[in-house]
Amino acid sequence: MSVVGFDIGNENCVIAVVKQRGVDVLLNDESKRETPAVVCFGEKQRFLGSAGAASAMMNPKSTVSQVKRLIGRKFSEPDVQRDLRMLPFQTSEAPDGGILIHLKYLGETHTFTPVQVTAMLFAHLKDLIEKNQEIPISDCVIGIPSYFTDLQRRAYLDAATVAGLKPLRLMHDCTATALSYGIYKTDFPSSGPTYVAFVDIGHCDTQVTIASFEAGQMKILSHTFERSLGGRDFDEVLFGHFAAEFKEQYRIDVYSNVKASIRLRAACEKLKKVLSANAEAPLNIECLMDEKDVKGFIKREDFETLSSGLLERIGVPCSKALADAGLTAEKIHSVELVGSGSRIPAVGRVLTSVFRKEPRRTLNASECVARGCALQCAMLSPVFRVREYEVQDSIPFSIGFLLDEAPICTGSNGILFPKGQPIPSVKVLTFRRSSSFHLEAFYANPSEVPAGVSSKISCFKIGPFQCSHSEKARVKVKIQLDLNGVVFVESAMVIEEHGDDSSTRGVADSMDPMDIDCVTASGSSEAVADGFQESSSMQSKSSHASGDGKRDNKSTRRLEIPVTENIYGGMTKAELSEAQEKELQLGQQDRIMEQTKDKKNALESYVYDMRNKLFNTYRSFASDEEREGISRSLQQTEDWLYDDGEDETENAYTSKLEDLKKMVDPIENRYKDEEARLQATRDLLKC
Ligand code: ATP
Ligand code: K
Ligand code: MG
Repeated sequence: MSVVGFDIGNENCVIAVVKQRGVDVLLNDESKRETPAVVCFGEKQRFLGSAGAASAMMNPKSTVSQVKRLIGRKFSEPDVQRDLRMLPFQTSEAPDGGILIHLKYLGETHTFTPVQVTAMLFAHLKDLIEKNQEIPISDCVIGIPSYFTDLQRRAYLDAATVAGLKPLRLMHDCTATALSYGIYKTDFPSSGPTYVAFVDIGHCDTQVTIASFEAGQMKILSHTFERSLGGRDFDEVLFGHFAAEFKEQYRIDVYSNVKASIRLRAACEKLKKVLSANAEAPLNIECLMDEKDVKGFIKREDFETLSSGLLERIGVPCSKALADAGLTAEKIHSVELVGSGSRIPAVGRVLTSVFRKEPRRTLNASECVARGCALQCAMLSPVFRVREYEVQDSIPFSIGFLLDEAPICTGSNGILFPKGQPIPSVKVLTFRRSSSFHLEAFYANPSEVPAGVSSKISCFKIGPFQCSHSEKARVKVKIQLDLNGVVFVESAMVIEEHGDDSSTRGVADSMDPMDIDCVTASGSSEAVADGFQESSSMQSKSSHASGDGKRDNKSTRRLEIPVTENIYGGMTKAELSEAQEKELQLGQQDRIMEQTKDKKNALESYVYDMRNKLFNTYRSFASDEEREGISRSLQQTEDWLYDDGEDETENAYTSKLEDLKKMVDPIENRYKDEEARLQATRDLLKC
């Protein structure tokens, strides 16, 4: 069984696999360590990853990229609208407010959701691993940005499931990076925690995390982010600059031409990379549009001036991460810079001014997320034994709950899971109710979530349940903020007590509807899994006058009651299995096309190979008549391959090959018999 970590970035995906001697990054079918996050729908099959990126230019409208920007989001979000304007494929608003992608495939229009497209990427990566390892895989850990909402987290889990994977956890990108940094390090001072800042600048986003390290453990102190600030924004600055320049100089408007835009954008990205290593760089594109060749040139300082606004914005989440962690820059031991977008030299200067020290690049900038995820997967999987290492992550959003539309107030600040709450965590609430009721999860502080995110998360109906007497029942509800950072009602039960003191109950009843008994627990997944955690040392209990001391004389019965969940914008079970079915079909179609290509190639090479052998190796084993007959058939097959047989079914190629073999086999056998006879003679002579 393989243990795998995935980094599905906006531009690049990385696969890390745990081996006995450490973590390896897997090469894709182009022998690259990074696989483009691209799905292209060809005429007869999909092209995924590198193959997708290779066919993107020929087929821009049927090529889906940057799906990380779209998954689990609303079509109407301004941010989404801005992204969609830059993406060449067609989209529309789904009935639930989500996004639908429309494209031509197999001669008709198909519609896919971002979850389905993400699933295609997962399936491709899974395929790459299975081809490489020659064993099926399912267990994995997947990197996600810390700013992902509950719905986006669920969407990633759904996509992985559609692809046939079993995610053991979603892990915040920077937490994975911090794990790959901390687990091998043994030189942390014992005098106290070491604070490290991780800054990840990718294609579309910037994430900052401050972690505290001690021997054998690591704790996340803060996660901050800028969801729309990454390498692509720097490309866009160059794009805007040259689009304006070319309009003036060549009288062409690249904005009006999809292909020209794509080509100029790609050229600007290249230019940006050249500027990371050189003080100046030229830009040349032949026949950009209207049959005009264009030429440009830029100095690194001018690029930095153009992007000064972006550079300034990188400092914002950095300062905020310090503030949220309650630390000053002096307290930070080191700043680790990762993500390929961070290779722009000016980024280092911004970080130096915020953290008062130069950032370091001790980690592999493009692989650390996948490597950390693979390590976490090994830690969670029973297959591997990893050294004891505690990872304590937290969630960057406050999540509150409503009871029948009124906020439930618990804890010191009144929020059930405040920002910085460790994941996983469990809260047990006790309610006195006479009939079914609703609990609703919501983001308690809109300023913490990215702009445009709806505060409504999900709704849970608790019940129906039977009340044995006329009194209200005591209902215990267990709410989980799980290892993935997803919140849900895990279970609910009616607690029936017999021989209860009725006067005590009277007191409790009068506190309704806010009579809430809350127990908190957090820690590793194993610890949380075993029950209500009432004996946990990490619990904090705000008890009520509901007769705690009298439980001894009572007989208690617990009756599980149904919980019905409604995830706003989420997939139903039926939709999930429909998507799985569809992905299987699409995969099947790709495989058929791949096999067809293989069979066609096999037939082609057989023709060349036999023609050659017929007049050389096999010459003396065939009569003139046989040779002529076979030769004619080989020629006919070759002609067919270039004509009617150019685009045939797998069966057509196989049966042609069979026909040829029937003619050639007798001759081949004669040759083999003779070879065997000669070999036997040689052996005989040797002894
Ligand atoms: P995200 O983390 O935003 O989802 P990702 O993980 O796919 O995206 P990365 O692979 O970390 O992103 O970074 C891709 C970005 O890095 C691209 O914008 C690319 O242009 C940029 N990049 C790569 N090499 C360089 C370089 N030498 N100089 C500047 N930028 C670079
Ligand atoms: K990546
Ligand atoms: Mg990334």
